[in-house]
Amino acid sequence: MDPSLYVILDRAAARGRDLETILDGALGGGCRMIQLREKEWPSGRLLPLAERLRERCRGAGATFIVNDRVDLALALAADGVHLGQDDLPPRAARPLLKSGMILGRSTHSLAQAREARDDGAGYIAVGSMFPTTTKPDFELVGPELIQKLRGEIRVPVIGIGGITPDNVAAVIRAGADGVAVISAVCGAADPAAATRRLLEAIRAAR
Ligand code: TZP
Ligand code: MG
Repeated sequence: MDPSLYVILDRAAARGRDLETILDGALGGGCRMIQLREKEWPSGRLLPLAERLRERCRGAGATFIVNDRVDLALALAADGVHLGQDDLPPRAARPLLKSGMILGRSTHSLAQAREARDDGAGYIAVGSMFPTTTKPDFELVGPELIQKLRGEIRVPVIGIGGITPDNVAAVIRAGADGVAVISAVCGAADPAAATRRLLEAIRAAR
């Protein structure tokens, strides 16, 4: 798993554009960690698209994670599942997963980060770094929270929320192992170029 740049594919953020094309841009631009995030479609409707996305990730050697849905992650033989604070807690989800599957967890405080680590999360996402229109109920914690938890949290830490090539350096310099983005790639006119710009800014900040 290379969490440097974690591109989250979200149909709503893509505003009608094809997720497979956006994925090809992200992979072509050098991203090697992908998540499928779908808040509206039921799993039966999502499955064929999810299978195609998983196949493309496999072909590129990229990690493929499913947001929210443990059953879909299992049905797809995805590399892992990402669970928010309102989803199954890791201690309930872990026994359901195949061995080796990655369990990621959203966190918004030091206490939540500690809990995720203690429950065996493979990485934690920390957000929101900056204001974002993608998640209307976002909680603004800023890069300061990454700085605060970095000393004691050893699992990979991924900043999320409102990240662009222009502000990503602050997240990396706070100690993040990587960043997750939705609109910066799904909403970009050229997803491959947007991915390359983000990766260049991440490398420059390290
Ligand atoms: N969790 C915290 S902020 C956020 C999520 C899913 C939204 C990230 O989207 P964007 O478009 O990169 O701000
Ligand atoms: Mg969730």
